[in-house]
Amino acid sequence: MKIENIQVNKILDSRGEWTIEVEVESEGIKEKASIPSGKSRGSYEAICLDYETIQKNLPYFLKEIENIDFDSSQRFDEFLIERAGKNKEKLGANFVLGLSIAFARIIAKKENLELWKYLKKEYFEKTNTFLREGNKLIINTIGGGVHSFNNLDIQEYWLVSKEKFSENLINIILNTIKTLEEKLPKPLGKNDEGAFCTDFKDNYEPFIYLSQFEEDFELGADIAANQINKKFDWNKVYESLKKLNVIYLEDPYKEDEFENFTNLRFKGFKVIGDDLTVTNVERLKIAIEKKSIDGVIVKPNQIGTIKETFDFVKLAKDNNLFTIFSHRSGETNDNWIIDLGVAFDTDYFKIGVPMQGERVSKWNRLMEIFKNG
Ligand code: 2PG
Ligand code: MG
Repeated sequence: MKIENIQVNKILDSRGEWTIEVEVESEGIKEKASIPSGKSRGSYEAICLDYETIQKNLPYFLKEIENIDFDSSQRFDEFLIERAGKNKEKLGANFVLGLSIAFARIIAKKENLELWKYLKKEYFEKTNTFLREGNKLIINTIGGGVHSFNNLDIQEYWLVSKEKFSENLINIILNTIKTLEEKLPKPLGKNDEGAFCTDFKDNYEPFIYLSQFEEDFELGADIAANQINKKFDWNKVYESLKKLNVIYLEDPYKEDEFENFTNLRFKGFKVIGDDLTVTNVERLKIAIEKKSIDGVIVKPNQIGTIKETFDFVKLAKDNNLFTIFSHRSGETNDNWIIDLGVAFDTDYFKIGVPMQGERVSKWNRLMEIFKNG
């Protein structure tokens, strides 16, 4: 399939900041994809470019692809990977991901398939996973750090569902959030991702509130240590979190501290890489070699194409790591993250709370796929 036209639009994200939407046209079919952005970014994430630069580059890029026939989303992605530069600095990871997803949507439409079904066929031809297995959910209930405006240093306080996704689980989550809202100190605001946000006595107190829900959930946190500049005695912090029965820890140390991640695993935590691994196969190889993690966050916009996202997931799965497909703090109403996560059989989704538009769009898409297949 040849690409006849590409349009890049400037749109707003959920934080009221500018981002882009990419529209691709091929064989008379037009499809779009819009791109979220993170605030607590790892420095190894692929490079994004601003709208103006992308617009300036667009005519040259269009000329280059004018007569190329791409027969699958993988082939197109391979071209993009080659053309975009090592860190996507030539085209911008945001533009590249918009192209990658919009083109996959075009082929899916042509084949009369849902995006997730097309991707599953394209990448996981012979496996038959999601609808039998299902995905668990990680709910960021209380927030701090750079997503918030309170006194908490830890970025996310999680409830991790013991059950797999179902309408019943959504009801449990809705009731849990309501009960939590009634009990938390007031005044109570909401942060970038819709997590509750207020001042607490210390960084540990939110877990006291969350512990009442342990029948249905396990406890976890995204420490987002890369963003914390205060000096902490981290051994003490993790001893205290252990006593509070916290099990999952994302980015408990800064992005190059592989050995510290490893040590924490031996203390019984389930350790997750985000800024550490940035959806990048090379970073993941180091983490695997050093036995630093039990699971990985998967954010396609950290790397730039569906193909590279798949390669990352495959390497993680081949090494028995669990995967968490994740939104970004600055989101759009697009919900392709769900199609990708379902297609690649993710163990967890981290998509915020089900009561804030740009997050709700993901919950509803998951429900739609769950119901209709
Ligand atoms: C994270 C994310 C998403 P951001 O750190 O995991 O919750 O935040 O998108 O700001 O990087
Ligand atoms: Mg994180």
